[in-house]
Amino acid sequence: MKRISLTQYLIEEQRLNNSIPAELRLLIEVVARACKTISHAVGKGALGDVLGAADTENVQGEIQKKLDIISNEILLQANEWGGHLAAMASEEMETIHPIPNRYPMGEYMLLFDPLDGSSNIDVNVSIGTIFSVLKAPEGMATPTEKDFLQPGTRQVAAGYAVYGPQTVLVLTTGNGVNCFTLDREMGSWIMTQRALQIPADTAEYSINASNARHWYPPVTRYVKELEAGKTGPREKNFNMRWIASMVADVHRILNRGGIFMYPADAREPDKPGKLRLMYEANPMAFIVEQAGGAATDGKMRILDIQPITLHQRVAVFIGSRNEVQRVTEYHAA
Ligand code: AHM
Ligand code: MG
Repeated sequence: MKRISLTQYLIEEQRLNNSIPAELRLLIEVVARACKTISHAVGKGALGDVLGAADTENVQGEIQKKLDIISNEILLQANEWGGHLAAMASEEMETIHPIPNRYPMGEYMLLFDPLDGSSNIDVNVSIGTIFSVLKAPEGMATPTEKDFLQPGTRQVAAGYAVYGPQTVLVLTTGNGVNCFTLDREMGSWIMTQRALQIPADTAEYSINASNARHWYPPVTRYVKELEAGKTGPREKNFNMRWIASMVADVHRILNRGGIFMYPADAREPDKPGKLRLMYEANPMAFIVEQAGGAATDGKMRILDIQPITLHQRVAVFIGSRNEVQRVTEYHAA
C-alpha cells in the first residue's frame, strides 16, 4: 500500500479541495507533533517518572496527574511560536492562554483536553488528547474567554490522539474523517484509514453503570431495554464496553459502531453531566457527525449548543445515528 503521510494528506487536501488554508495546515501539523511528544512521554511510564499525582488541582477541582500537566505544557509550548494562533484554552487551565506578545498572532484559536481519561494514566490503559479549532472572531484585538464561546458548528477542525497499543490520530477538517497511525521508527503519521463511517445501527453501548441509581428516567428506560436483550422490547442482544477514556470509547465506536453515554444524573443535579462541552464533547461530536454518526445532549444536537462558559459541562449521547436518535426521543417523551 502506498504510504501517505499526514503532511502529504494535508497538502493534497489543500490543493484539491482548498479546504485547509496554509495556517490551519501548520496548526494541525504542530498539534500532531505535540501528540507525538506526549505519546513518547506516556510510553515511558514509570521509567520517565511521569506517573502519579501532581500536588495541584485543576479548575474543575480534580487532582491533576503529572502527565496531565506535562501534556498541557507540551501543547502550549509547541503552539505558541508558529504565528497561527491567537489564543489557547485547556481543561487544565482556568483562564485562556493568549499568545505572548513576542510572537505574531494568528487567526485561529485552539482548545484541548491534553490528556483525557486521567484515571487510566497510572494503570497502562488507553488515554488520549482531544482538540478543537475555532476561528477568532472578526476584528478581535485582544482575545478573551468570550471569543471562544462559539457553538461547535463553527469548528474548522477537530481531532484526537489515542495512546494505546498503537498511537493513532483521528482528524476532521469538515470533509470526512481520516485516521493516521504513528510510525514510531520513522516518527511520522501515516494514513491508515480513510473516510471512516460509523454504522447507523449497533449492538454495543457504553455507560458507567455504577451510576444507574442516579440516572433520570429516559436513560434508565433506554438502558433497561438494551439489557433485556433478545426477549426484551428491542428483540436483540447488546454488548457493553466502558473504558473510562472517552477517546478510546469513541475510537472503538468510530471503527465498529456503538453508542457512548455520559448523561446528567441526580448525583449533582446542578451539573449537566461530567464531560466538558468545548474541548471534549464538541470536537468528538464534529468527528462523529463527519463519520455519519450523531451526538446530542439528550435534547439537542451538541454542535448547536451556544456555550456560556469555557469549562461548562454537558450530557453526551454520541455514536451510531439510530441509537442516539432513540435515546434522544426518550428524553422528549
Ligand atoms: P478527564 O478529562 O478528567 O479524564 O475525565 C473525562 C473522562 C472520560 O474520558 C471518560 O469517559 C469519563 O471521564 C469516565 O468517567 P467515570 O470515571 O465517571 O466513569
Ligand atoms: Mg477529559
